[in-house]
Amino acid sequence: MFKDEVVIHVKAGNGGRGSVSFRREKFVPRGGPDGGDGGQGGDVILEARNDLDTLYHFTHAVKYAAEHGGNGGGAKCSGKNGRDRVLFVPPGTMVKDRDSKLVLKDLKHEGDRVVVARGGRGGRGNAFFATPVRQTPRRAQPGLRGEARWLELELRLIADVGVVGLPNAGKSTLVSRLSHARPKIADYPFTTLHPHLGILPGPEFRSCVLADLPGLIEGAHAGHGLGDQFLRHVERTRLILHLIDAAPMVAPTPADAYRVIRKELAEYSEALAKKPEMVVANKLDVPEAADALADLERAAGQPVLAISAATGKGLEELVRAIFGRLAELPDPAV
Ligand SMILES: Nc1nc2c(ncn2[C@@H]2O[C@H](COP(=O)(O)OP(=O)(O)OP(=O)(O)O)[C@@H](O)[C@H]2O)c(=O)[nH]1
Ligand SMILES: [Mg+2]
Repeated sequence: MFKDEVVIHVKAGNGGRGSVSFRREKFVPRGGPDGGDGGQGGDVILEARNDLDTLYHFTHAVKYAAEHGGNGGGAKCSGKNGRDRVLFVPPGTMVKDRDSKLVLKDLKHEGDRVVVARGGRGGRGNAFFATPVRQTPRRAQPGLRGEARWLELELRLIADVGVVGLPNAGKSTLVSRLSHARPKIADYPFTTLHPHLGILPGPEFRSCVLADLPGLIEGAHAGHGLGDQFLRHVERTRLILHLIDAAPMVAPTPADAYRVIRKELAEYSEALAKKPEMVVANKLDVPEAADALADLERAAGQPVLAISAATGKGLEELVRAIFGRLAELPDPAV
């Protein structure tokens, strides 16, 4: 299951109460104040981990709390510190304060972390308040409350190449041919309902991450089909691989398919419209497909790579071209 937006509530632990206590021991008359301090409340922390690629695990609960600090005790015993609560998120998770809309942190890489709610400090016990003139203080502090807030988590997957195109273009077939990813493939539109990531091994031990995206259709920006929400996952890719069915059974023609997708990318954002793009024609194993190439190249205004994801023809050249393009492109903004 996939989920790329969630709202959760986090609450750090309260500090423990300081203790009011006096030393009582045989042969020690009037032992002084010995009330210990309360323990510190635990923090709530978010941490990015590579083995996650969805926020789905946050849909089971809304509230996440860290442990409270323990109360102080006699004999200057401090209370136990509350345990931190660490919540794991996939790399690419933006953490926002829901009310102020402030971005607290963009957790991009494995191990990146942010404290989203600080635990309250423990209260001082009465031992702390003893002075030469005030030897039997009867006051101690309560612990401070832990911070609490509502958060919005938004995932933008980190991939190098985003594979976009109309439904049925063969995006999932291509990604499953090139990587270990096994997205569902079928001859009906909108087979893919959410992005899948796959790792494409390249030359000289290099590799890159491909994102197989749901199909886009005309009017996606206005909510048609699956809409264009998932294009947020293309925002951080370095390269768009625009895949086109060169032998469509129904309209539009490959050249029109190209224009439709370009329009949707532009409607989504200028940044997407400007992103480097590679145009790839698929299904060249179908005899009529070759006829469409000239028209498509004219519409795209650039050379088009011809492949068949089904038979594997042209895939070696495609992989070389992908790594060649990536090598020319700047590293993603970190
Ligand atoms: N003949 C032929 N058929 C292909 C080729 N690549 C994919 N297909 C078929 O095209 C259909 C759609 O393939 P998918 O990979 O599911 O297409 P998609 O672009 O991921 O589709 P959505 O997820 O719905 O957007 C399937 O029936 C595939 O078997 C190809 O190179 N040649
Ligand atoms: Mg698909």
